Amino acid sequence: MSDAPRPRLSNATLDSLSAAVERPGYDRGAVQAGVVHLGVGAFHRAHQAVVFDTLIRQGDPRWGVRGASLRSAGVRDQMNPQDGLYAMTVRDGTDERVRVIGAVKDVLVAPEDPSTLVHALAAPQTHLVTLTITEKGYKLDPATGSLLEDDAEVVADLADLSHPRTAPGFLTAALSLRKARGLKPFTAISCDNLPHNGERLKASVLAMARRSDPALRDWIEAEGAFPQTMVDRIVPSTTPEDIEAMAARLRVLDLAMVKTEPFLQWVIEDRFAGERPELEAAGVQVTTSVAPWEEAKLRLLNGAHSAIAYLGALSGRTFVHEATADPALRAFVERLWDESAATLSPPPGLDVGAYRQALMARFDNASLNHRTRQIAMDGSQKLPQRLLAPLAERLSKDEPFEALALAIAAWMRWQGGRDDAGAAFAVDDPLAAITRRAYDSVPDAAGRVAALLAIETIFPPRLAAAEPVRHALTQQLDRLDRLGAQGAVEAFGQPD
Ligand code: NAI
Ligand code: CS2
Repeated sequence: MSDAPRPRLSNATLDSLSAAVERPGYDRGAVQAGVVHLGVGAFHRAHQAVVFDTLIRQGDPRWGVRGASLRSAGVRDQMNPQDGLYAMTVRDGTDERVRVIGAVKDVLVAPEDPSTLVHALAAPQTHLVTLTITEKGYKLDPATGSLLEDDAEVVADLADLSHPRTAPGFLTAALSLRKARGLKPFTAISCDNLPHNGERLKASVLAMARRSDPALRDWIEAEGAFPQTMVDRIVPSTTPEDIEAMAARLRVLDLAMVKTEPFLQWVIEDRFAGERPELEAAGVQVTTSVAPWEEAKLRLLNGAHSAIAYLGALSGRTFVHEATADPALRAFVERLWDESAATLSPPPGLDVGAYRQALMARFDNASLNHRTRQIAMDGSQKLPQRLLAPLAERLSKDEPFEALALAIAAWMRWQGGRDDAGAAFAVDDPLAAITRRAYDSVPDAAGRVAALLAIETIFPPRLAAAEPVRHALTQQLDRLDRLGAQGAVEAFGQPD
């Protein structure tokens, strides 16, 4: 076999792809960069970039994307040699469709050259700034949503915005430049699974701006726009096997490909600072009230995902579809949904019963191979909106919350870094050192529950102090310790 580098997907090789692969079909040279996106991970490539690609295909070339990474050069090195092109494979059972997305023009690496990113954000043609930087990328306290003012990068940005490091730092520096140039602010759209994502992003930018220039803060408050959003599409991380399978299909190598499901939903609050695309034409819901959509998605889809991730991974399930194939775990997810669904005020047009059925079918999609450990990541940032919020609501109404307690107790057991078969793993979470210390500080379930509940950045003090919460968590953690996750799920609802 020859060692010559394999040809890559690019503008030059696009025409060589088989006719079965859908291509952009527009003049990429005419595409402008109306969008700057921070965090060009798998999700952006399978969600927002697809919407912008659709809008360009429909004839509006203003909505090309300049991407940026706030951390490493990895995605830039995958995408720039491919002229920003990548394939998205949409898998549903045995059905697979491949579409090459052309909306991304290039990717910048902010730490190498922060000023180029600030200038891209401040460019007159930039109207939208979208973000998928993970929950932890916002540098917020997960329990309260306030800016982590003692985080080293936040401290640096608060002191000096000439070389920003954080997302709110970049947005603030660029908004300052726009104000000085007499431009309108861009619309900043958080597409992460944070609760009240728009409000939280706005508050962090205002906190940065207030420190550097109170007049800038007031201008952003008056003229800026940070719409709330609900984003939904399951996008598992790409594996080397996915890349090889795609190379066989395309006959060129694509290091930036993504895999996903057919479902895509994007609900955006109708709040824009300047020009915006006709998002509705690409299937986006633009509405006055996003909160009910967001709550339903975070508590039902993501809450169940986290429960499946911890219970599934502890009991040795690699993928979500393997976990939902187990009748006991599947029945448990329904009980969890019974508890969480009762805390919702569903938006008009959402049939919660049908939504639950559709979610289970999406989890069952065996062609996605969505790893339980991917979802288990960063639990400290996810627990509050997914599981603790519905728990708090049920507690305040004196309603039972055993299923929520088992899901949270499974997260607690995960903090010990050992699955039910005794295999050790590293907990991937910005607070892993703190949760591990709490977990290791005492050997029994009651002590561990108390030590973990004392972490105020995850658990609101009122919730942590409630005796019924402690009691239920201790009972479920004790069962997990004695019976393992599978046993605890099978014993769910039965007396000890
Ligand atoms: P990914 O791992 O492919 O990409 C993560 C991106 O976030 C990368 O660009 C990375 O550089 C950036 N990032 C990570 N930590 C950061 C930090 N501390 N500061 C700044 N940037 C940071 O993950 P993926 O799949 O793109 O997901 C990203 C986020 O998108 C999720 O955390 C979630 O909030 C949201 N999302 C993901 C969905 C999915 O199914 N993958 C679906 C719905 C929302
Ligand atoms: C998942 C989400 O990784 C996780 O925490 O629960 O990324 C999930 O896949 C998406 O929210 C689906 O829209």
